[in-house]
Amino acid sequence: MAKDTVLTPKTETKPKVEKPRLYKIMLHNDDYTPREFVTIVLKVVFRMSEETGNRVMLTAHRFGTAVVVVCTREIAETKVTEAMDLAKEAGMPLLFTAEPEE
Ligand code: TYC
Repeated sequence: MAKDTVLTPKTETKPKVEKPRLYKIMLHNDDYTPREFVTIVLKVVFRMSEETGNRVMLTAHRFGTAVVVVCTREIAETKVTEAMDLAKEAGMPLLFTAEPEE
């Protein structure tokens, strides 16, 4: 290496791995869907126990909405579609939505 070569330190390259944005799946209350049906959907689609499903269902029943789970957008879309398909098949107005977390 020549004597007068100037060595400049490499600028550090930080890996840019963006955290995936997370989505909340919301359960909405309505006046028609039977409580038992809501709990069944929560058990089947979201793999909740009877106890947890009941608790989430009652939260929506009392307060209007309940957070079901926080997950990536892809999973949220799949789960909302699965849950809504079950509701539609049964002729229930039950509503699940997904919204980005702040
Ligand atoms: N409010 C409904 C009833 O009294 C039960 C229900 C609970 C419906 C939660 C939707 O997200 C819901 N039959």
